Amino acid sequence: MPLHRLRLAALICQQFALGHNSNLVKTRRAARDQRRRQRHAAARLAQRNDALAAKLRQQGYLRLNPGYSAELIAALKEGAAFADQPGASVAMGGRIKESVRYIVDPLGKVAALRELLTPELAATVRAWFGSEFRIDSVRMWRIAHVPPEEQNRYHYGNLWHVDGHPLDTLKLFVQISDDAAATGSAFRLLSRTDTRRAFRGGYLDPHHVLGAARRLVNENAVFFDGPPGEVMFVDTDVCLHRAGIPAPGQQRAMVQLIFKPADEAPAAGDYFANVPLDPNVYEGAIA
Ligand SMILES: O=C(O)CCC(=O)C(=O)O
Repeated sequence: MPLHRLRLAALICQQFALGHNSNLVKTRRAARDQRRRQRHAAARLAQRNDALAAKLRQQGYLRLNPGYSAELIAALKEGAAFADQPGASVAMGGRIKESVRYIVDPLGKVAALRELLTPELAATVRAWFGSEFRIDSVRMWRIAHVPPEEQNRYHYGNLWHVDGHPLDTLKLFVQISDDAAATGSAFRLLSRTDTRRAFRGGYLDPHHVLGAARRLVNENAVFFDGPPGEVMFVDTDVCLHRAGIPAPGQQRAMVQLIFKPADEAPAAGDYFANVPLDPNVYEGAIA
């Protein structure tokens, strides 16, 4: 091969090697910077979620707007229609059966439910438990009006109560009805501190809320009456709470995710992969 061709080939090889090496250096630097950015972002997220979990622990509830898209909210509203579809749902009222209807297997019917657990919400759940977690059940239901003479009787959590779940249970309520405030149907609760006060000051049971406890539920209730897409974590075992009763002809729907602690994250990070059917939702059950 003539000498000038050999030189040219050597030059090309050298440039290729140098270029390759300098790209390699750049790639390594970019990867290191990216890892550093991710570490900082994770630390910031952990700090923020520790603070949110601390607030949730202290208040017993935490109201947030996770920024769900309009499409997601529309899909949830559409999905809620299953609650009035015979065969897709069951009537579970305490005295008036049709006053509340739960969707059977909501995850199987409303795919959009799988989008509710944003990374930020998941991080808050993790921070609250101090461990990994799993979704124990997903619930979707609607409540309806009950006549005034029935309103002091139990139909669907319409009387002030705390839940009897094991204490390692956390619920996320997702608002999907437009007008919870206007129709009187908003879910409401007392903070953890006010619940303690109510128990010391006249709360005997859902049918007997006397003296200071009555004042607390009338004056200090926190209403979950924001727009669709708003969420509220509630430790329903330590906060007195109840459903509002929709005005005549109105209904209010809700989605709920129930969390439990777990030893490890689910395979492929898919928290919805193995959620069992809710054993409490069946024909003949009471909400
Ligand atoms: O607002 C409701 O429908 C009642 C919910 C409730 O009492 C609960 O999930 O424990």
